[in-house]
Amino acid sequence: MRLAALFLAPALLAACQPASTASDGEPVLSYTDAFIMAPIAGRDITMGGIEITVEGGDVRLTGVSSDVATTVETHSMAMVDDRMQMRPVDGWDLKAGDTLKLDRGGDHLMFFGVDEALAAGDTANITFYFDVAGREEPLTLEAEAEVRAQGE
Ligand SMILES: [Cu+2]
Repeated sequence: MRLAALFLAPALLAACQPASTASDGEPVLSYTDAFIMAPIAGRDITMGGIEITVEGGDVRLTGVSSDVATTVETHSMAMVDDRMQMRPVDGWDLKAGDTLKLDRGGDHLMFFGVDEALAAGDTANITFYFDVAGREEPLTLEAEAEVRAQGE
């Protein structure tokens, strides 16, 4: 019986692998177009975006933080009574090969308690936290975001 179990285990593992495995390591995250809109004078709330691509495994975006804001939320847009409204979401699942696009008019990042000194042309960090199956600590992605003027 014990021998049978030993033979069974590798078969199960093989069944769970994608058809072609580029790597048996951790998912690899890359990004482009990271930005934060410079807040409107007198306001400490603004939005931002990024494109994040994951390769080699599945992840779930579960949290975001930045040195220039006290809180960063993940928001989606939805039609409510014929009007587009934003609402906080827990995060997003990304399959290997997926690209998450966060931008104005759709899914986006929302920054609260934003540093009032933040101005167009500055750069600011955004840190993304991802859950990965079988990993205890979240996988992180450190992004350098461009601060854009309103209207850009
Ligand atoms: Cu929002």
